[in-house]
Amino acid sequence: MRIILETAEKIRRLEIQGARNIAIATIKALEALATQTKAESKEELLRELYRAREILFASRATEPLMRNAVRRIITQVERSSERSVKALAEVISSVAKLFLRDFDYSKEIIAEVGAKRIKDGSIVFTHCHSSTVTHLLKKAREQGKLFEVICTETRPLFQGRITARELVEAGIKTTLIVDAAARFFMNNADMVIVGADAITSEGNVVNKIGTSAIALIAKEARTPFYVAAELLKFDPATMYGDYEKIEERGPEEIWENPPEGLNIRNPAFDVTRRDFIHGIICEEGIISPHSIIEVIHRRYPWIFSSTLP
Ligand code: RUB
Repeated sequence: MRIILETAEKIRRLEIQGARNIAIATIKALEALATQTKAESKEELLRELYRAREILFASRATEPLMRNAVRRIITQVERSSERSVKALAEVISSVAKLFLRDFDYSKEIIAEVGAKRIKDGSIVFTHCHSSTVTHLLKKAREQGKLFEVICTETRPLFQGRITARELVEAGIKTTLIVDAAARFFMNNADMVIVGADAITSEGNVVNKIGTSAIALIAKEARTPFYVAAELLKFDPATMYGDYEKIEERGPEEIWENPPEGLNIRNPAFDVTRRDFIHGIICEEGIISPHSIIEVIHRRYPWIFSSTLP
């Protein structure tokens, strides 16, 4: 269980950040747990997996991609006719490999499709650090396109600096701005592309705090606002009435030594309504947020049957 505890701690501390990286780390941790386990029966192994699920789910609240992957892996073990722990470890390993392969596939398609929307000479606005978005931008650059990126620093933890560094290293002209300057620079931008942590059944998107304000500003400036995200970020629980839980982080991230009595709030994410989203760039192409349920039903029907707990 040590690998699970260590991974969860890295995720909690944002040493591993971004929905995709979190899901990948989680899947690898489960695979490692299955090979290292001392469990002697299927029941014992399942008990360990349930405990791992609890620990991983608690590491960050707004991560359905991670939850979908963990649930899928556990369901496959529960349903397997295998009884030996060794054979079940192989089941986990093969589901894990499929997931990782699908993630890579989705990332490539999203980059291919999204890069087509980036025109020479254009300015792309982004927020926070999304590995999906940076991959897309790098792909467009590899294709020889010359464009610029404006990225926000992303308070309080400055993930925008990760984006800025990656893009500069990829030879993309990049300008870093404070979050509050988003409106000041929006008129210069030709499009916004952000990532997502969660997609709800209504086609709304949950992403880093500040995303919904950027979407609002983009709408006012008539700048197309795209979300680049794989469909597995869909949270099936939202279909059955739950709201996506928004993670609230500690006040020390905002101010280490605040005056006594001061109230500090630090939500990590916010919800951007579908009416503000031009399109979701995903492994099925560019889709309207309105069609999300239909597309997910077609591509990942299993997602609806594994919503517990
Ligand atoms: C990261 C964030 C990213 C999404 C998508 O927030 O909001 O836009 O997770 O990332 P945090 P990816 O830094 O708090 O995890 O495209 O890599 O899945």
